[in-house]
Amino acid sequence: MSKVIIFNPRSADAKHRIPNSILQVGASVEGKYDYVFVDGNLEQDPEQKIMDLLSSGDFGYFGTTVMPGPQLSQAIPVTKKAKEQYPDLVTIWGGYFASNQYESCLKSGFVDYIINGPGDNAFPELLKTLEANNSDVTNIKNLIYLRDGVAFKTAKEALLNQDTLPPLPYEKLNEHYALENYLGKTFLGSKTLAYHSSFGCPFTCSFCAVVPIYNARWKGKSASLIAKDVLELKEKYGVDSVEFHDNNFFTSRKRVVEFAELVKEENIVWWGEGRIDTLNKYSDEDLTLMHEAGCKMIFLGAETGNDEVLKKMDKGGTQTGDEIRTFVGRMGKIGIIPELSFVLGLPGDSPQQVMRQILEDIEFIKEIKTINPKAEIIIYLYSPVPTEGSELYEEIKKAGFSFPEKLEDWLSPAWEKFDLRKNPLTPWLTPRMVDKIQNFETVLNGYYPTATDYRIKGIKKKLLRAFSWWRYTTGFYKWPYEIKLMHKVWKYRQPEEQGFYME
Ligand code: B12
Ligand code: SF4
Repeated sequence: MSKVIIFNPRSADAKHRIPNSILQVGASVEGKYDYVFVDGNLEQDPEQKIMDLLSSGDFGYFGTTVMPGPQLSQAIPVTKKAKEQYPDLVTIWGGYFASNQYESCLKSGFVDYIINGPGDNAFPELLKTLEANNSDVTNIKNLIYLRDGVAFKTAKEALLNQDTLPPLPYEKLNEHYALENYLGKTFLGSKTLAYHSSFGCPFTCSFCAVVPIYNARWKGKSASLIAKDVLELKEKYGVDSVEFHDNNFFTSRKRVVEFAELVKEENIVWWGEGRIDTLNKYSDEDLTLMHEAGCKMIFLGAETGNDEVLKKMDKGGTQTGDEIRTFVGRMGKIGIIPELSFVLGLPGDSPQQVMRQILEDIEFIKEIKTINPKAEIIIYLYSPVPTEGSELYEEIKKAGFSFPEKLEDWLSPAWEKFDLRKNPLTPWLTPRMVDKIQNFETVLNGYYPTATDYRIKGIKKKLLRAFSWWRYTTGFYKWPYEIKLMHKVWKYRQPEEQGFYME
């Protein structure tokens, strides 16, 4: 039987998270196929490592997980070279980039199959079928491949009961890469674990990459299983804090409250991502319990304070500007830090309207900081995702936006920046508008440096605030070079690009 390589391309410059995507893919074939992990984050030269493995002649399958952005810069050249040198090698891509941009991946000629969403059944079934020399994969769910030269999507599988999935092969990863390396010091604790406890999201925001893949479906592990896993890792590796990487950890109030009860006495500090309207329905008792049980910060999609724009974003639920204000105030009293992400630079009827909205959003962010100065702010430039049929996607296509057709075009610095949501490449945003947003962001990060980069404290923080104060209060954000320089010298880490600072 041919062996399998499962590759995680480099995703951050340093201080890497546990690669849950490849761990879960490994779990799906554990005990069925012989496989090795290659983590581009921890390999000096992952391409060489992979070519050495392939030269043994034992490997028939090369699986890669791919997020948009920097991961592509290893995923593309490594897969291409592997396929060129070993044409019989079967190449399989999974992850958000592959599922959303499947056309360009498959048409590259070096990606054979794409796992469209969860791979827990799709991956082992694909291997089983191909190992049996059968090329008919039509009945395997969650797959995309070229059929008669056209991208063909097989049926979507219902989300599985997450408690029945095989456990993650932490020990196997530990044989390749010491697990300790992934459990760094963050502002949450001294050994922080990244854990993923659910798939999908019940909402359909029109700017979100989760929607085309999960289509408003969500399934989570039970609170008891999450607590069991976390406490086992605490016991074995000294884990004292957790980043929950779910798209929407707080979807089920019952599950969250149960989890909080289970870890209340365990000194575990945790962080997760959620929605303001969902969490605003939690009672003060629930939120206080969560805080006492270690919930330190929650990442929330605020997006904008403008109700009309929220509607256009199809946020679903009940979120309004007023609700954001109320909730941020409530969190201030409870003591959990709200980490609010805003999406600026959506299309509008005219350039004036686009600019007006940007200025309004900036003022709204400042108002939020007045209500709760501890609130963290993350600013993204709106980057379209291919949610076919959504009103917003239709509008941006009409405005002249299109994705690259060739896979390798994603490697250009401009598209990499687009992926990092720092350069929109959207025709309605003028350089002046982009400057406005980015200069404000720099000043905001100077006046209110993120608490997640805990090295920025004492004199550094005082200096940053002192230099940024006049700009923040007068609204003069242009040319904030002095703040940029300080950020550069102190290696300020913006959490949205590479995760929380970790050492
Ligand atoms: C952790 C994480 C990161 C980490 C790094 C992760 C790593 N691989 O080392 C950090 C913080 C560095 C990061 C950065 C970015 N990220 Co990120 N990240 C995530 C996050 C929160 C969790 C990923 C994860 O571990 N999932 C758990 C695993 C188990 O699920 P999974 O990946 O979906 O895997 C399953 C299937 O997809 C499939 N599968 C996946 N890969 C493969 C491979 C094979 C071979 C097979 C068979 C199957 C398969 O099977 C798996 C099991 O069922 C996701 C959101 C999410 N909840 O998934 C965003 C997410 C993937 N990131 C995203 C983005 C945009 C980025 C950035 C590009 C920009 C940004 N500002 O966020 C940056 C830059 C990336 C870079 N530097 O390369 C987006 C992608 C959106 C899109 N347009 O496609 C997501 C979806 C967040 C979001 N909702 O916007 N990210
Ligand atoms: S609530 Fe969050 S994860 Fe869910 S669709 Fe909206 S933006 Fe995406």
